[in-house]
Amino acid sequence: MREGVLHRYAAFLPLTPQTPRISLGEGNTPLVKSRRLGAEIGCEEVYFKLEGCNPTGSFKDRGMVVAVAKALENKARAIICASTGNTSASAAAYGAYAGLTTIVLVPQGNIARGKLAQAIAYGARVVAVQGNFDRALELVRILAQRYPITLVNSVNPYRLEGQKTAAFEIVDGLGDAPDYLCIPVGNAGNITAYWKGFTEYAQAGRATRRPKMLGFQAEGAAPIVRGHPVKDPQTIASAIRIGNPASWQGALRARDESGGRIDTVTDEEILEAYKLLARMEGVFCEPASAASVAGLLKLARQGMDFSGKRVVCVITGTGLKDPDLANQIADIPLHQVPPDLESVEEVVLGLWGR
Ligand code: AN7
Repeated sequence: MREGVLHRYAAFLPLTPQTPRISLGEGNTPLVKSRRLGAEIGCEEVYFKLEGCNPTGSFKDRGMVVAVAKALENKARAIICASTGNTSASAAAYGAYAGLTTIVLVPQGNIARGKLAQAIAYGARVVAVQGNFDRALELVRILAQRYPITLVNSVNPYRLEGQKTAAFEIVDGLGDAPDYLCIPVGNAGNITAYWKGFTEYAQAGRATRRPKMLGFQAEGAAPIVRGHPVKDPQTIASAIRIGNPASWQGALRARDESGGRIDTVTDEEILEAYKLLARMEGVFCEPASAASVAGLLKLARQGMDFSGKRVVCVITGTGLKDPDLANQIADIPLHQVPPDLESVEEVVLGLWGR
C-alpha cells in the first residue's frame, strides 16, 4: 500500500473526520541529484523533483486529491475545470476514481496529445473551446457559479493546499529548505503553493529557512514579468501558455517575500533544457517543466553564482505527455534495416564507434 498526501500530511491539510482519505498513490516523488548539469554551472548540488512520477504524470495530482476529497465530503456529484491539459488529466482520473462526472474545457488545438488521451481514457466529458486557456477559465468560473458543479481549478483553495506538500517533501528529503527553488510559472498556482508549504514548514519548526523562489515564464506568455496580462500568449510549452494567471498575487508574494525573481525563458532555451535534461540526466520531461532548468541555466550564464548553493528544480510533468514534440524535434536518425544479422551488425558496429 502506497499512501498518498492525505495520509502523510494530514496534520497540515484542511481535513475533517468526514473527509474521505482517498488516494491514487500521489506524492512521495523522487528527488534526484544532478550528475552533470549542475557541474556545468559550477553548482555541486542541483536536484530535480520529479513530479512526472505522480499517478497521472504531473504535480496536479497532489492538489486534485484534496479538491476531490473535499468535493466528496460536500456531496458534490460533478467537477469541472479549464485546463492546458494536466489539470484536466488529473481531474478526469480522480473524478473517475471518486465516481464523479468530470467536465473539462481545453483550448482547442493547444493541448498536448498525451493529456487529451488521458482525459478521454478516464471518461471525462471533454469540451474543446475555440479560444485560449484564459477564456476557458473565465467560462468555467461562470458555470460553477450558476450550477452545482465543483470548480477544481487552482482558484479552489484545496488545490494549493495539496500542492504545497511538494515543498514539505523537499525539506524532508534534504533536511532543510534549499537555497533556491526553480519552478515554471503558468497560472501561478504552483509557485504560490510551494511558498505556502515552505512557510508553513518553517513556522512548524521543520525547516530553519525558506528558499529564494525563482519562477520562469515562457517569453511569449510572460504576463507577470511584463506586469500586464498578455492577450494572445504563445509558446511551444503549451502547459504554460497562459496570459492572465489566476494566482498572480501569490506569485508576486512568493517572489518578493523570498527575495527571488520571476524571469522569462525563450522557447529555444526551453527546448535546449528539455534535450539536456533527457540526454545528460535521464530525465524526460514535458517542455513546460524544462522551463525551470532553462531558467537556472540562463541565470548562471548571466553570472549568477550558484557555487556552494543547493538548488531544486521542479520537473512538473513527464515527457510522455507531449510525444509529438519529442518526435518533431528528433535530431538523431532512426536506422531502418532488413531483419538479417549482417545488415543489423553493420549498422550497430557503425553506431557503436569501435
Ligand atoms: C507541466 O493543467 O495550468 O503555474 O491547466 O502543466 O501552477 O499553472 C498546467 C500548468 C507547469 C504551471 N508545468 O503551473 C493546467 C495548467 C506543467 C503544467 C505548469 C503547468 P502553474
